[in-house]
Amino acid sequence: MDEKRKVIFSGIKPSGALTLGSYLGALKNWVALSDEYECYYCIVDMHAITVRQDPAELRRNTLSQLAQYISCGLDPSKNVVFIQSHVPAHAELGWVLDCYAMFGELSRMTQFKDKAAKNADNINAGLFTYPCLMAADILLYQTNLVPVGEDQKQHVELTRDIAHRFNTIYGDTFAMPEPYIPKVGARIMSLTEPDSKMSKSERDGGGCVCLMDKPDDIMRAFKRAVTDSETEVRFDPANKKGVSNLMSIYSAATGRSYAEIESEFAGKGYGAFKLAVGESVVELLRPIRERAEDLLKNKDYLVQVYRDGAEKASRAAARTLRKVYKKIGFVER
Ligand code: ATP
Ligand code: LTN
Repeated sequence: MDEKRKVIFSGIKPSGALTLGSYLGALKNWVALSDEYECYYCIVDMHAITVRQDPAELRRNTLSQLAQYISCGLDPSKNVVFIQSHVPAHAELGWVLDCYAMFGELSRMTQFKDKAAKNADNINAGLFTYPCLMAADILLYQTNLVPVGEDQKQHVELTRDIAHRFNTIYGDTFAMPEPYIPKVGARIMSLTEPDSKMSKSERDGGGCVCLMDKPDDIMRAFKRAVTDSETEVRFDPANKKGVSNLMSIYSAATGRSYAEIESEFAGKGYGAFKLAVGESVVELLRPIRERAEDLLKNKDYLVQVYRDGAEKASRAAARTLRKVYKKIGFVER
């Protein structure tokens, strides 16, 4: 008999346009791992509303994100691709896990502290308990591996702590998930402010490149990328943040090592380097954008994908939720 395949779960919020950071930090690995594992890839719309969203835009971003998942190479016939709010078990297990996570633990989460500082007028309870819903996402599917960027490592570690706590009280219930973080591209920084992470929410600063951006916009963003007052293309993240970030992007886009990149641009200066990085990203993203644009013309297909995904995910999630409810003493329906 075949050994049961290991399970992968990951998700991205439809809180804006997908960025090059999310692609290199997460999505690229989702695609690479999808042949080997049983994969659940989610659009986590319930997480997105922890920060205020415009309803029409949220709906548009969700569908567009689904198209981009597929255009990045996720085959919906091999992977379960679905929308979080379509599977109520996420909210149900999320509530249970709220009761097994500690106030102190949640208070230490870096993402909470960052988002609370940026949204001082809306520090809602959902923003605070966000990691419990993320733990529910992961634990519902008996997940072994969670491919994410580096910023999510702390949340996956908290998920492990919650799972361990629950398993200790009630006996083995949840598989213990591990984060899976890429060696290159785990933390892509803003092109204009290389001290902060490239993210959807800072689009206006010009430091962000999105998967659906047109070649001209991508080239403009790379031409304006912040470097330093030297001229040498050298990987030194402590002292040359901007250049090192561009090298990470170029390395992830072309597969070249840092040493190869350093010799490729020895004596050539930053102008040629920035153009080459921009062109490599244009070529990387071109087929993704074109395919997504085509898919977005076929709404019926996308509806069929997310309905089918929700059905499969619901089946798997129900098994874990039933087990949890029984263990904690809820009367069976
Ligand atoms: P927001 O700005 O709304 O918080 P975001 O741009 O940070 O969103 P997420 O939806 O939080 O994107 O992240 C999706 C996935 O991509 C996560 O696994 C995250 O770790 C990864 N990721 C996001 N930004 C980057 C980045 N700059 N570098 C590497 N990985 C990233
Ligand atoms: N918290 C993540 C998004 C997210 C996620 C998940 C990632 C929600 N649920 C489950 C991996 C697994 C973020 O802010 N990027």
